[in-house]
Amino acid sequence: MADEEREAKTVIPKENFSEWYNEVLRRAEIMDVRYPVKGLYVWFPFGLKLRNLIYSILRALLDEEHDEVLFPTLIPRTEFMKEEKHIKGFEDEVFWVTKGGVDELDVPLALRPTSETAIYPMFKVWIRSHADLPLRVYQIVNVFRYETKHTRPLIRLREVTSFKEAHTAHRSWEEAEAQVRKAINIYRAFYDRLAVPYIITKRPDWDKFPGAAYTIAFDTIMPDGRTLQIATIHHLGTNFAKTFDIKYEDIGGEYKYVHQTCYGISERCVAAVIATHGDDHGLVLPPEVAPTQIVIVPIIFSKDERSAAVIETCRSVHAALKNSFRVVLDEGEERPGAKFYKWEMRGVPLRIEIGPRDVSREECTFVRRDTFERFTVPLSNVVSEAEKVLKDVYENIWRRSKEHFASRIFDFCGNERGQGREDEIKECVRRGVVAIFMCGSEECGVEVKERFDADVLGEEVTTCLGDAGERRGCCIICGAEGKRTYIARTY
Ligand code: P5A
Repeated sequence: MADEEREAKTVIPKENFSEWYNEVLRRAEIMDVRYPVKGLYVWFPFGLKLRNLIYSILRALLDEEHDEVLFPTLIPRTEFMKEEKHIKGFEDEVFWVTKGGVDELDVPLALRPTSETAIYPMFKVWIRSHADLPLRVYQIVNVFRYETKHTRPLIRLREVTSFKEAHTAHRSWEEAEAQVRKAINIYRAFYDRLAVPYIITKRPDWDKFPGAAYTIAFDTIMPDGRTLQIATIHHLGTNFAKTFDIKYEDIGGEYKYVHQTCYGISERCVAAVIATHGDDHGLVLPPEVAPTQIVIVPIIFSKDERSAAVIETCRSVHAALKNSFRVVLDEGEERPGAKFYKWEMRGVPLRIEIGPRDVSREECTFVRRDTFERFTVPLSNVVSEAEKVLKDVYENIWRRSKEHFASRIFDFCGNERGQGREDEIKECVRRGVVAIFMCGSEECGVEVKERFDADVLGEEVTTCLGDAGERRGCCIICGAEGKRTYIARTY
């Protein structure tokens, strides 16, 4: 047995998530971590295909009501430094370009960590009257953040290679708020299609986006129980409009500041898909984003006449499927077993095996990646059966991931409050997310960190499981009026 096959055959226990994650990224050929700059990684062709399929879902959702734009990567220091709170939030994270060749630049240029300060000076020029509003644009670009915490592929990057950021401007606070709700629905639809569960919260005031009036965030739970923030939506009020002097003339001829929102998702969405569905054998992918949806593996061990018939049947099945699916016929030299491991690692939702006996019976064998269930299908029904199976794989992994998610949320919002149950809460924080009542003050947030070793995600907006129970009660720390709030260890 070749070394490669031996490696492919050894399972990777997902219990040890960190190791599992790195191994799967390498073996499934998602990302190469050997690039010699900290926090920067290389997409392998397979990983890039997965990434592009995931993005195309979001792009289509955004295209319904946004126009795509493309702004420069560099932002002059003069613009970047205008919004005080924004700078404060980002100053430690910016990479600066200070030289052109051997000359010092007159105005240093920031490598965008996000694009508010690139886009809004142009909004000032573009927006004249109420007829120009709402203005809704998005771009998919790379952004750079000098992250000092432990960097990790797809999760904490110094170059986010495809930041999907949307920016909108409106006539009033309420219209901007309606846009926040729309953005929540867009992101819900996106993560529903990826079968990635989420909690949506309003971040506490002390943890909102620098320059925002408030921040709404999506978090998912990783296999080690820590949460990963996978999307944020910010109501910016008139903060940036005042800084960048973005005004419109209303119907009465009066000039008013616009109200803005922005929202974004990074490649953490790819990390979430990998981490949510994968198992000890590698990736498990929702069919909609699987670069290969179906693999056909001929079961032949010698080159006799019967194998010629097998190959011929495989080719005709391939021809029948290829108009409807991303399908590969693996005619490689490896043994069938080696092929199974390879395609299982890459999360192909459906494998079709065809051997001499299948040919004589005019059938083939289907094997599902999510359950490893095997069953025979008449050759004449391959296309319709494949369609059914792929639909069912999606439904099954979505149900499974939601069940798992529900089992990781621990509710301490009952009548007894959380008092006197601190040890229990601490234990639950190690396993997932805990719901408690909190007043929302920063002091109580600090106390929560101290007592439970958990960060405050924020007060509940909703979850993929629907709204949870009681929404109001006494703050677990100070006893003042509190709201249903989630706490967790975070990435
Ligand atoms: C919204 C889009 C913004 O930057 N400006 C335009 C707003 N928000 S944010 O919360 O700072 O970032 C949006 C999402 O990007 C992810 N993210 C990262 N992913 C990988 N590596 C990083 N270093 C990184 N920093 C932020 C988070 O999911 C965040 O919610």
